[in-house]
Amino acid sequence: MERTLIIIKPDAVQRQLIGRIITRFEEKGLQIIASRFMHITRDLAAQHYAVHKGKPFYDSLLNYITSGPVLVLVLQAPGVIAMARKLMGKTFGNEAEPGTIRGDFGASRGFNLIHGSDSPEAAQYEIGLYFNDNELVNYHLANEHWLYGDN
Ligand code: IDP
Ligand code: MG
Repeated sequence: MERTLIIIKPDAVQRQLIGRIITRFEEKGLQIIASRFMHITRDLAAQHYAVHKGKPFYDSLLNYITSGPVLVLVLQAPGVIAMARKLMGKTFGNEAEPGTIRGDFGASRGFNLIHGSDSPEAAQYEIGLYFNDNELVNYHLANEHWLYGDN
């Protein structure tokens, strides 16, 4: 089953949008299998965003993601990586479509509320940064058949 790492970023926590953002994922039928409320250290942020090292926004990105507590989640569902990215919308709220999380809740060109892994490789790497294998909770949703179809 596919998994993705989601981070509800410091601006979303401060703006008290955690519940409304998680609701988007729950309404879609994506399964939460892990979560942690935490402050990301600069070291962990550097590991997480290693692919962006050297880009002009790298330092401000590390400042942003370490600027306050975040809620980290692992979601699971067939095709969850692409679905979560679609629910999130384009990178910044000023361009993201209405109906998406970033499009509905954000107008900033620097703060963007949420992170979601962009590939299976990234998801595996990122989940490993925040969770041990035994913290990924193995359980079935009772309505899984109706959620994910019969194909
Ligand atoms: P994504 O979050 O939509 O996958 P990426 O291009 O992977 O976007 O960028 C990672 C993060 O870096 C973004 O979520 C955002 O916080 C930050 N970022 C990306 N581009 C810029 C920029 O041009 N200015 C400031 N921050 C940026
Ligand atoms: Mg990205």
